Amino acid sequence: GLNLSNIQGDILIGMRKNKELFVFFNITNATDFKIKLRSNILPLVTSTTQLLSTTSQPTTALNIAFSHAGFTALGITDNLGDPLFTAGQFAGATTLGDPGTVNWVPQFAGTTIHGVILFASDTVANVASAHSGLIAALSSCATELYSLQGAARPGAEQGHEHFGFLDGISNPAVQGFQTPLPGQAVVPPGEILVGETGDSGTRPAWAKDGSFLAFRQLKQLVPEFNKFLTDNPLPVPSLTAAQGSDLLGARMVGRWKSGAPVFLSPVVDNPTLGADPTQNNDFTYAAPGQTFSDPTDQTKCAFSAHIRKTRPRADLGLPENQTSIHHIVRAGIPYGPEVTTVESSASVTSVERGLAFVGYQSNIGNGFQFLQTAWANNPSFVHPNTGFDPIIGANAGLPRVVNGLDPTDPTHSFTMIDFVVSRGGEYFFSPPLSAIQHKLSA
Ligand code: N7H
Repeated sequence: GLNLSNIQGDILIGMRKNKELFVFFNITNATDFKIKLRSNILPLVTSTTQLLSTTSQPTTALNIAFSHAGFTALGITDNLGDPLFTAGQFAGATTLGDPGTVNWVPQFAGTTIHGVILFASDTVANVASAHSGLIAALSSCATELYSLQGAARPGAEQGHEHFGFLDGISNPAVQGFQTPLPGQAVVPPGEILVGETGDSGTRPAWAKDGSFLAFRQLKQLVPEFNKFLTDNPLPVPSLTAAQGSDLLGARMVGRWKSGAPVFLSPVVDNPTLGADPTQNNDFTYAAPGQTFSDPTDQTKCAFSAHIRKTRPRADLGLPENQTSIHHIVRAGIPYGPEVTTVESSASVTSVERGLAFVGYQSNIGNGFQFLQTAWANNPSFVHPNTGFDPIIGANAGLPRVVNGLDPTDPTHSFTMIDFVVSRGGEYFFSPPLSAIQHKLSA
C-alpha cells in the first residue's frame, strides 16, 4: 500500500475545508529558510493519514509546494523529470491558449514565486491566524508575494462553483488506495504520484510520493455566462425558454447544476440523481456493454461538453485505464464574492470571482497541460467539428466556436466569448514529508 503518512494531504483526497488560503512566497535567505522549513513548517504539514481521520485533523491543515525557481533558490539541482515544471507556467502561457500574459496577475508573470503554502480550515479567522503566525516565523527568510483567499460558496451553493454547478464529483480513484464508485476512473498510483507504479519518469529517490501541482487562477464571468444562456435557449419543443436556457448550460458542462449527468438525464435536471454518488458518475457515453461511444450521436451529451472533453471515457474506448493516461486529481476551491444585484442586472462582472484551480498529476504534459491544450482547446477533439470546450477552451482571447450543443440540430454552431479568463498561475511540486524533513531542509 501507499505510505499515506508521507504524502501531503491535499494530493489524493483534498483538504475538504470550506476556506482555503493560497500564499505565494519568495525565498530571500535559503540557509535560514531550510532551518525554518524543518523547525517551523514541517510540524504543521498535514499528511493524508492525518486528514483521513477527523480526530487527527488539525484546526488548520497546511501543505507546501515549490516551483522550479524555488528549488533552484534552495540549491536543489536534481532534475525532477518534468520539463513543463522546469520551464514554469509563465513560459507556457501562449501554449495554454492564454492571450499572452495581459490578463495575468503580475506576480505570476515571471519566475519569482518560489513556492505556495496552502492553509485550509473551517473559518477565515483560523486560516488568518495560522497565516500570520507563519509569516512572523519566516520573516527573516521569505516574503509573501501574493495570496488568494478561497471559500466555498454560501448556503445551498456550498460545493457548487460560481456558474452554479456542483463540483468535486468525479476524481480518479487511485488503485490500491480508494475503492471506486460506479463510473469512477481507476488509475495506477504513478499517474498521480511521482515514483510509484505507473510513473514512467526518471525521478530522484527523495521525490517519491510527491506530485506536481498545477495552479491556475481562473476568473469566471458569471453574469455574462448567465446572459449567454438567457439569450440562447435551446429550442426543444417540450421546454419553456427558461428550461431551454438551463439545458444549454447543462450541455456546456455535461452536468446539470445538481450534478446529474446530461448523458443520463438529457432533457431536465434530476436532483436525486445529482446527489447520489453511486449513480451520478455511472455512465460512459456508450450504450451499456459497448466499448466505444457512437461518434455520430450528441443527443444525450455534446462532444464539446466540459466533462466529456476533459474525460472522454468510452470516446477513447474502454477500459479507460488502458486507453487514457490523462487523469488529474482536482482540488480547487471557488474564490471571490457572490454576484451582486448590480452585476446581475447589468450582466457585467465588476468584482473578480472564479476558481482557484488545483490539479495534481505525476506528469504535467500528460495531465493539466494535455487536458487544456490537446483536448479543451482543440476543436477537432473528441471528433472533427466538435469545437472548443465552452467552459475552459481557450483561443488566445478570440471568440470560440462550439458545436453540438443543440440536441435538435447538431449543425447549430455557437460563437462565444471567454466565460473563464486565465489570470495565470504556476507549476509546483508538492514533496513527500520525508523530503521536507531531509533533502529540502537543514
Ligand atoms: Fe472542470 N464548471 O463549472 O463547468 N469541471 N472546471 N476543469 N473538470 C468539472 O465532475 C469548471 C477546469 C475537469 O471525470 C465539473 O466533478 C470550471 C480545468 C475534469 O468526468 C464542473 C472551471 C480543467 C473534470 C466543472 C474548470 C478541468 C471536471 C463537474 C474553471 C483541466 C472531471 C464536476 C473556472 C484542464 C471530468 C465533476 C470527469 C469537472 C467546471 C476548470 C478539468 C461543474 C468553472 C482548467 C477532468
